[in-house]
Amino acid sequence: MQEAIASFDFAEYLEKARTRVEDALDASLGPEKPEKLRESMRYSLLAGGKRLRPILCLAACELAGGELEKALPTAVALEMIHTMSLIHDDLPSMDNDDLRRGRPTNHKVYGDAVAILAGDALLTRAFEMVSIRTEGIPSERLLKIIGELSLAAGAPGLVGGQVVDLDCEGKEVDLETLEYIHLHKTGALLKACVTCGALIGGADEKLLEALSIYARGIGLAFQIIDDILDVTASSEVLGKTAGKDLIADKTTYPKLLGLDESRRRADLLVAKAKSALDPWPEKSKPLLALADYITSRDR
Ligand code: GRG
Repeated sequence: MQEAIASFDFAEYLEKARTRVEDALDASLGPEKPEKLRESMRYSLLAGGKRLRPILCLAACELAGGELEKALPTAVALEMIHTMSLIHDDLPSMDNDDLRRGRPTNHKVYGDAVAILAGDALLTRAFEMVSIRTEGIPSERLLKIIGELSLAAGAPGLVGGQVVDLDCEGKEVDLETLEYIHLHKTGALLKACVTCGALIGGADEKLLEALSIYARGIGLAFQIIDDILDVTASSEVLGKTAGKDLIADKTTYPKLLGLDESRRRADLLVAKAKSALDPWPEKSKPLLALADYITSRDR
């Protein structure tokens, strides 16, 4: 075991973890009826994506000493919640996006009503995955996980962050508000990923506390990098001025702090996140590498 960790190869780890997650996602949807609901759910759940959330869950389970197999239904549940939030976020009444992961958004293919309902079905299926499709975990722990998922998805998490974000559309917001939005829209679910994975693995309070610090750091860094990529990618494609116009109605870290300071802040946040895991130098290698991946990614 020690040797395997010493020769840790992140690219290999990521590929293996992604394959496991993709297989589990594919198997998670049964013969739902009616067919158009099933198709709409599958369309978004199996549309690719980095699968960062389920992989964080599996890595945290491993760090806590748990078996990956037991964490898979929870990892799938986290990706289902993420996917449903993207489907709803893309709707005309929210961000009104036509494309997601390079394909037409769910409502563009299936219509608004089915897209909303596919999101609802994925959200409820997520709770089914944890409560009745997880084996070998004591029910008190599953109850805690269900609690974490509820907090992350609901008003104290994604939904609350989304409402504040929608309220701020077209307005200049300060750094504090921007941070509030990201801690809720993005950070809450990332925190649930590591907490739930660790709970499956039987983590103690010390590890849960460290993972909570880790998740806050990578959550904010993730969003800063997203904002930086928005500027740099759109500038590359459209030319600098057009790229800035594209995100003109949205306050971003580069707008408030500039590109260099935003990058510096993301690096600092990741360094802080990683140092929270200092007491577990070997077993935390996947999570440390995932934190670096967040700042070095290009999509
Ligand atoms: C959860 C009940 C419930 C409702 C949803 C619409 C909504 C409420 C919230 C919006 C949340 C949202 C869209 C947050 C943005 C999160 C984010 C950073 C998405 C991009 O994540 P990546 O880069 O995407 O991991 P991929 O495509 O790789 O999965």
